Amino acid sequence: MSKFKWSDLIKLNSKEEAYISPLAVLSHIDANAFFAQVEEVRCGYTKDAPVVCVQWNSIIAVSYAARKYGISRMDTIQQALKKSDKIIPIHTAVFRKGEDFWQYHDGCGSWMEDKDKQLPNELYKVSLDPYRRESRKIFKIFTQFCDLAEKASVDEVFLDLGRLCFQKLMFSKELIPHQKNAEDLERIREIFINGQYQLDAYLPQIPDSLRKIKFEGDVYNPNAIPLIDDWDDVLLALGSQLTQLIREQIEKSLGYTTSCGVAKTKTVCKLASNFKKPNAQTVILNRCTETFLDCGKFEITSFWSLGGLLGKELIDALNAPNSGSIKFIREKWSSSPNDLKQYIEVQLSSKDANHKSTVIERSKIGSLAEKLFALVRGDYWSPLTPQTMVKSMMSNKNMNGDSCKTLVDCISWLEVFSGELSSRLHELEQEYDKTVIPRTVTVLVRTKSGLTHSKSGPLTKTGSKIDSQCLLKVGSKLIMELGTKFGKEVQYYPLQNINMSVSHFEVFSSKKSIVDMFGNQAQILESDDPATRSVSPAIVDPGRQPCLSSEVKFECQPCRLTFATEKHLQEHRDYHVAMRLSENINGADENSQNISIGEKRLLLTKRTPSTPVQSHSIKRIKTKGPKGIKQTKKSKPESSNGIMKYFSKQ
Ligand code: DCP
Ligand code: CA
Repeated sequence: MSKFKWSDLIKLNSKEEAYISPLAVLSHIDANAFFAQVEEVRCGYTKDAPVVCVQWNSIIAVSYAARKYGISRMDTIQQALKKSDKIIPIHTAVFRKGEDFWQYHDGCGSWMEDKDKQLPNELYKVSLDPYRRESRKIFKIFTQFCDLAEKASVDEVFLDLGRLCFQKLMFSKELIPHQKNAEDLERIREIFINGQYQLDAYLPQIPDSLRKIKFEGDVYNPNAIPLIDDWDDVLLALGSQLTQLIREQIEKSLGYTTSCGVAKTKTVCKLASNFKKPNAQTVILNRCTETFLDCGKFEITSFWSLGGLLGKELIDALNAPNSGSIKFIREKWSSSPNDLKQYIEVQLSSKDANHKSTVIERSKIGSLAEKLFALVRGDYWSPLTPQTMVKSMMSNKNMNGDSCKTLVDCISWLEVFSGELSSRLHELEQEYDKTVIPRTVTVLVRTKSGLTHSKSGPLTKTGSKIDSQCLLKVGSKLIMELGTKFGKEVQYYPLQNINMSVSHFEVFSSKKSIVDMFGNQAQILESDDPATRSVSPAIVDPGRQPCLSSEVKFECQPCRLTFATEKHLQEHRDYHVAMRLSENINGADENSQNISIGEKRLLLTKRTPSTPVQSHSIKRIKTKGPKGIKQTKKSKPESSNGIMKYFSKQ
């Protein structure tokens, strides 16, 4: 008989309960040297190319090929180049002051001798957009496979494989690859399908045929125990097959290698994915969990939530050794979390008596002790949290020297922020398939003297798309107001920092029609007439009943139509509003009667769209380091002069 019950198995089918089942199968997948891989793939290098991703002088990601030269994130790019001149530094994409789009300048960076190729911090702002985009592509693959995924960071995810493993176990035609399922397995499936089981009853022993099931990746098994003993092992094996598939799909379609941990809890998965890198997966059997935690690589400070001061204080309070702390705590407090709680309480009260301050909250010692008791056994269950939409976004720039010493400088940087925020908003919309309109814009400045001032204002745009110009318009007004109010302070300019944020998102369904937005004041026709079918949706002017009599009283200024009654004129005006909304969605042209001269100037001046451009080459070719400036943007939009003109007219 198995040590697991039918209920443990059935729980895997519930997104809410699977993680607390002793048969849970979770995984943590982490992209290797993520930013460096994004650059390697973008520039067409192979995995052997020692690419490092650079931001100003700092190295922010080191490919595994570059790690062989002893290079780490702690090195500056100049120090790294001294360790090896073979490394290939690639700077992140950047916005240029006064431009609302980012681009790559391959072959440029602080390490270049040529001054013109150094990307000075005063003129540029780093864009992490390319990494966020790639992150979203990876995450999409996870969510295509798996019904419960938690994005843990830009390049990490937790997956709950419960449903997939259960379905594979109960319904897959070939549970053991290339082998028809054996009768012993089919008998167990029949019990399940016919409902001939009690939830509280123990599962039967695993059928012999399942003892041959293969794990994908490396099973941590230092004592060479038999890999398959009970249902938990079978399910973890199935989980390892699934994560292998998912990871292969990521590599095949996007070119990125990942490391993965498969285990029953999130904390063990996370430690396991970090265990072997790059391009590996480590499976931790339930029977090997404690051995794994005691392998010498981990202390209680390795657990995600105990990484900082809290973990150190716990080691101190529990008189645990700095090395072997997990085993020590597990063995010393072997029966219940209560003993652990009492011990911590006694220790802390002596600290209190000596007026020593600690970060451990006195009211939370009970829950902390329970958590620690479970963590050191690899038994700490925590649920996966599916992604929720962000509530605000910020674009920020720490200023160097004189890079922001006038209002014009401020507006040039706001142009950058507006470009970044509008493209991030559009990406958010694509991700959720929604229209997102932020209602508040905030601008914050830190002055030369270190004081911060901020101002918020409403974004009253009614259209369906936020573009950089409408954010810039609000942001510029706010920065001018801040300048008027505080600019006379002796130590205002040069500013040390400016940032702009958008918040209070209104979220609409993307499939909004004019009727949704405008009630029934506009009628929408699905016209059969080819002449009107080209404009979709067609809007009929309900008030358009031109007045034929001589007593004309009501005239619409923009289109010079006259109406007999005020009601008809009002209906006609409603039609203009509907058309404006439509044009906001579908685009207006120069002849539009629905937008003002100012709006025409703003919307219809020949500005290239501010969509960031990047090289899409992911061809695997061996190339040397990028030489010279590689402009990936095809055409250059106007700089901030355009918007300054607009503001001087307001
Ligand atoms: N990152 C950063 N600055 C840091 C840490 C990380 O800019 N101090 C960015 C660059 C990394 C990415 O986040 O590529 C993911 O961080 P990881 O800690 O996962 O590190 P890597 O993916 O680079 O390496 P590893 O293979 O060890 O996971
Ligand atoms: Ca990583």
